[in-house]
Amino acid sequence: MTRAQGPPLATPDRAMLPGRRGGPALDVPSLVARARTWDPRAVGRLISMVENAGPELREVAAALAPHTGRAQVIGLTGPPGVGKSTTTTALVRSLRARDRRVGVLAVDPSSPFSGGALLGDRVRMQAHSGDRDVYIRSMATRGRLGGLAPATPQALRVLDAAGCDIVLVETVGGGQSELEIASLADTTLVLMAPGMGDGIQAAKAGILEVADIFVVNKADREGADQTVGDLRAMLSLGGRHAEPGAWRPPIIKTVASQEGDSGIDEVLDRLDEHRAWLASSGEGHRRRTDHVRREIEAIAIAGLRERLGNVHWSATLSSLAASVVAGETNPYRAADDLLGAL
Ligand SMILES: Nc1nc2c(ncn2[C@@H]2O[C@H](COP(=O)(O)OP(=O)(O)OP(=O)(O)O)[C@@H](O)[C@H]2O)c(=O)[nH]1
Ligand SMILES: [Mg+2]
Repeated sequence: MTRAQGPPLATPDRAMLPGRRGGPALDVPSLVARARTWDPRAVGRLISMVENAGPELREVAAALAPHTGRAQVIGLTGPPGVGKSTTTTALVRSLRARDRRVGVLAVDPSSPFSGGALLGDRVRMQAHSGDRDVYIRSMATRGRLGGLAPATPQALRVLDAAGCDIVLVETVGGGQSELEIASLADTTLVLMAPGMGDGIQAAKAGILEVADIFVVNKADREGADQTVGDLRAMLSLGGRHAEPGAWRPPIIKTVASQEGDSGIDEVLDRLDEHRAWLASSGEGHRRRTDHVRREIEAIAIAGLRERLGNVHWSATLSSLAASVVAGETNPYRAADDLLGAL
């Protein structure tokens, strides 16, 4: 299901981080304190705690809260095979060159990071300069369609509190998380590639609407300019981006897979611009508030479900169901009664 990436940052799957030589386990405040000094084992442990939704979840969330809100969260989405992982790798490289501390959440258990170029790169970087300022982690997806795991916002907060300047979240191609990413990220990158008939398909998937920046990757292939043209034409048709004062999503051509990748630095420049625009327009605050609203709602609904499942409520529910079957009341009235009793 879940795994941490890479030997230097690997996190054993136990509830607590033991002290050296199996000494006393660390409590949540100590783990958070360690994570804030960028101790990768503490970061990994905290992410496991929120992912497992164990008894420490609430304590972890409370301990992280004062230390969050600084990291820029970037979502990468797009059709399968378009180059999201490769582009993430290239972005990490360039971000490190700009001396930013980077976190990567790959919402895709089959992500090729473990054997891919990024890890080799990171190991090299460490060998040369002791660079440990990249943390990579795979998150499990939710269900067959691959929606984002409910723990993803908390995992982001762990990386935020740990001092990441930027966190890249790669979604699994073609899944439900493709659109969900926009309800998590400050800035959403939508990747396309030449010759995928993207324009039309993307419009159907609503992917055009969530894009803050378009990346036409594999620009070394024939048809890249055609894809850029298609996107421009789609954007000119209106929608959210055409409103006054709205951000106009730039379209950037990249080649992510080659040594000395091209276009990646421009993507970073545009990300900086978008971050500045989010701040100056107030949209950044509005987005974050909106995202947290949804998060609270989801937690509340999950809590409600859980309560409905406990013995007491289960009995109430059964007796209400019996009343409906007996024709003494109706399901709407019964639901009101149930909610009222909560
Ligand atoms: N020619 C070319 N190939 C590329 C480029 N970027 C990525 N690729 C190749 O495209 C293939 C898919 O790349 P990935 O990065 O795994 O794509 P992805 O979007 O993460 O794929 P999923 O996670 O499976 O949706 C790989 O073989 C890459 O080497 C590029 O700019 N040009
Ligand atoms: Mg991928």
